[in-house]
Amino acid sequence: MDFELSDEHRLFRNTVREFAENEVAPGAMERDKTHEFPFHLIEKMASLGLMGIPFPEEYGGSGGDTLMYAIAVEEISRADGSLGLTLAAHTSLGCAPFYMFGTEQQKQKYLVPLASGKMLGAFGLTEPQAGSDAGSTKTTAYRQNGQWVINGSKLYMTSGRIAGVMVITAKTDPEAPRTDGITNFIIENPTEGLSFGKDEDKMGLRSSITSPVFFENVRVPDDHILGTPGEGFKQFLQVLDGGRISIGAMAVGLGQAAFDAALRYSNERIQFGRPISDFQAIQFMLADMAMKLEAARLLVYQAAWLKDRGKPYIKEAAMAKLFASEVGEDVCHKAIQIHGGFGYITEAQVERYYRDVRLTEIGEGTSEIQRLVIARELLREARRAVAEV
Ligand code: COS
Repeated sequence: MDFELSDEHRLFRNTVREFAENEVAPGAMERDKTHEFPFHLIEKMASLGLMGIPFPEEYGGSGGDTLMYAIAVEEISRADGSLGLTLAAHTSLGCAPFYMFGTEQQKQKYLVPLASGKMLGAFGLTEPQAGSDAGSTKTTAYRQNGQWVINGSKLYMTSGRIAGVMVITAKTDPEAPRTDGITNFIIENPTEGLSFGKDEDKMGLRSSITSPVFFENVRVPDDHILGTPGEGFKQFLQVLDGGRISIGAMAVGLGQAAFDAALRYSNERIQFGRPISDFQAIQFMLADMAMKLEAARLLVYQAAWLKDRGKPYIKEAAMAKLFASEVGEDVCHKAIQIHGGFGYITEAQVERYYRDVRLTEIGEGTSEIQRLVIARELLREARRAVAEV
């Protein structure tokens, strides 16, 4: 699907694909088994300018756009979903909050090393009592002797333990109703009072690091507030809007990997005296898989395109994430079916894609939350149209 990509985007895709096929894919199966985090690949990605694709060069980035970033996440995920997630979480959740809400000083201090890949970033929103209901944050911050004192915990933080800095939400006004009175804080790692629980043993994405984070009287100065105090909830919803595009891209990459494997296998596997790709049952599955992947990729590209042009994209990002993650799951499911018994064996790799892609229906907002966001935007648009008549 090249017709809508500029030469620059196509060239970029080829470069990332070559890197992913030659350097990322070969160790992916082994890392899935050992849970080993590929620090050496982060270094290589930094040298290729992949750790801050959509940020300006003056802030350590590559001066690319969201479409390039989506292409990179897709290609890396096609080779290794874990590394795709690490890249997505670092860029959309680790770097973007600084770019979107940081002061010039905060950008220089944090975004420059993050976007140039000298350190990883992380984002802390989810808590034991605050998942889909992200506004019910229980982590608190209060002022004492000119500093903020933070107490609480976060769950399932991607790369937190190995990140140099993280942005987290805390309730700064306990009297404020629901989603009000939440503020974003910058926490450097290490910091006194900051600690991490055991890495989670996950179903998939096993060489990305996910762990709980604890704050016990963590003290930070005023200049560690990111953005407007009390506006943290709306800020992180904006951060998530962008992040959802990359989770969609990740699902497309994993689905594509599963499809490629299934197509190849269907030509090699002989049953009843001929390749199974001769049978319509297999052909129909392949046709559906290819069609849905193309549609999912176009939705991801569309959302990226809108974001790059400064147009509204909340609904389109949610659609891209929702559709691509469900397509990704369906395609990986069918890829295992086409492989038959071999598909259930780790050597075939498709079972890894299947385990990895499952997260895309949950992370950065479940499918149910995406449907909610889409419906709300549709109704808002409809009301606006009526009001304008
Ligand atoms: N961007 C900016 N502001 C937004 C927004 C967005 N995408 N979506 C909502 N808001 C604003 C609303 O306009 C509202 O502002 P006012 O108080 O000025 O009216 C405010 O945020 C609160 O919105 P709302 O009352 O709709 O909040 P809800 O608690 O009902 O939650 C959902 C809304 C469910 C959409 C939100 O909690 C959500 O996205 N949850 C999923 C979180 C998630 O993805 N977690 C995974 C994290 S992985 S790091």
